[in-house]
Amino acid sequence: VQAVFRSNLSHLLDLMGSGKESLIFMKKRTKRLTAQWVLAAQRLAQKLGATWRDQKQILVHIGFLTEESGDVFSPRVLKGGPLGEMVQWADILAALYVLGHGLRVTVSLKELQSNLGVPPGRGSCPLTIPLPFDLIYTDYHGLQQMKQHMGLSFKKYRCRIRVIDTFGTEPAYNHEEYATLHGYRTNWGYWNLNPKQFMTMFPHTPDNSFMGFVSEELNETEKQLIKGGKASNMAVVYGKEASIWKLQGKEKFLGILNKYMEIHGTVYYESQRPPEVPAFVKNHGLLPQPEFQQLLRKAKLFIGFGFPYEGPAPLEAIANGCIFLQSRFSPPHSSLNHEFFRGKPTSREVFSQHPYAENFIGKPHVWTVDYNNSEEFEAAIKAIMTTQVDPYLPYEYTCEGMLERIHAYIQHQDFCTAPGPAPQGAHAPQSPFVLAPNATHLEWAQNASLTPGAWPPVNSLRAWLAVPGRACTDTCLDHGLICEPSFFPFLNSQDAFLKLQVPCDSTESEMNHLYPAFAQPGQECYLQKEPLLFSCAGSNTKYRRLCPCRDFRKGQVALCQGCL
Ligand code: U2F
Repeated sequence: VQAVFRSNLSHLLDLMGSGKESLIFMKKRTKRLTAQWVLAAQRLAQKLGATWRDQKQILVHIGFLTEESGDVFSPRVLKGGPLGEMVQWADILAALYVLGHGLRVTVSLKELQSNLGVPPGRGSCPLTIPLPFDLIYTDYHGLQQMKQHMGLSFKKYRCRIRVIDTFGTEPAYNHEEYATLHGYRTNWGYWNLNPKQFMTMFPHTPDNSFMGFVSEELNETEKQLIKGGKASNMAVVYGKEASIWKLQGKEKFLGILNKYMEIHGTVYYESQRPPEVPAFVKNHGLLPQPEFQQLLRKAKLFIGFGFPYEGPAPLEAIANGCIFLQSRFSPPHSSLNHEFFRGKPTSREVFSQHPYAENFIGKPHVWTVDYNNSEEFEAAIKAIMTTQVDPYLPYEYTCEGMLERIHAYIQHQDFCTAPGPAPQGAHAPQSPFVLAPNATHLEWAQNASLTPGAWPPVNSLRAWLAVPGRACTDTCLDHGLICEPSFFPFLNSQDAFLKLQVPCDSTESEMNHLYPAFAQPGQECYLQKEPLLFSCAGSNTKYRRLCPCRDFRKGQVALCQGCL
């Protein structure tokens, strides 16, 4: 069946259920964004023209909202607790619905069981029952519940599952045996899924798929209005919980900021003002989302204190014409040195509060400075007050961008069909260590024809040999490209090393998330034995990694030029 774009979201609001504060928050958001979704669908429909889109039957099981997992978020919605996850789930539901797919939504174990056809109260069902869904979107909590209650069906159908996973899961943590043997075991990893089945909030981990969320987009008139109405001396502090004001050394930089600007906050408080918030701060208390946006429209500066990490609010601030000022982390924060990331299945190093804002948006919208350096901080404040910026929202965070991306995933990502053997390309002399685009284009194009329907299409592959100690994630970025793990099989052969003119004295095949790689002393080439361990992340000074990179669309890093 062909999927048809939907323009009326009232049935979705019914599907979302009611009662919990979290669901109320999500439904309000969906209602408010309806016009934007509908307009975006019209634009995407025009862009896709006559492209056939399969209608899928989709189950969305939001595990963290179930009582069975403790539902710690719902009671905190009105108290300054995290809202980022709810923003994202609301937008995922809206996108799937607007794209025209068949949708079921569950937020309890009972509903999950009845939708899966598992008799409630019987615990797990030992037999495989046919799954009435092509796709299941869930989170780590939901995954655990499905494993417990689906019996053998879980194994059979796990390739249909997509796991919404804010901070991402790196391959080394995902592979059970490898994680256990090499110290990558955490509370969350070891599911042996294809790493692309994990979907993140920001495009920070190319081993996973980037799901994202949306921020409201302004039209030209609104943009002009906002630009005219800015108070150049008004700052809003990022964070709704009083705990962020406990940051050490904040007196110094807050004192400086207070010399130049009027400081506003949206910190939740019960009956009296939170003691952590200084008296010179004008605290509005936690605001409903639309009022928070209004505040951002007037402000010149949105300032982060270092926490929360990687949330939606800085994108909203920038979209409403604010400049986002944040602290650089040196040394970077990660699961090795910071409580918040500890136990998360990633070793990614976070160099600032919001790496996406820093790396994908940057100046003039985003300023990343050392808050311990008073001069640098003060100079930034002064410069920001006189810098004019337009409201800006990257395409991938618009409704159209999110629809486009999810559409592409749904139509092209297939983790159920086993991939064919990696093609063996012809030998051809190449410039040392680089598959230059011109010289190799033909070759990869031939390969592409050997794997019809491969996605992303293989002709977007550009291979690079990393310098010692550099991860593929960074190596690709160094060349203006993005690491594409699904291309690893094309590089995992002696032949690929040959083409790159890497002089292998010997070749070995082992399980190691850094392979394929070349170890210089000894001139040894290593191939990857376990496809689940292909990983863009990870480095070791011993190795020069062989990296599969690809191009990407401007403002839509998840998709290559030929990906739609
Ligand atoms: C992030 O979660 P947070 O909820 O702390 O993320 P924020 O960036 O603060 O934004 C969440 C939403 O809260 C809204 C705002 C954002 O869309 O419009 N809001 C509001 O409604 N009223 C206000 O007064 C202020 C903001 C992240 F998303 C999570 O994944 C992480 O777990 C968490 C911790 O790092 O940070």
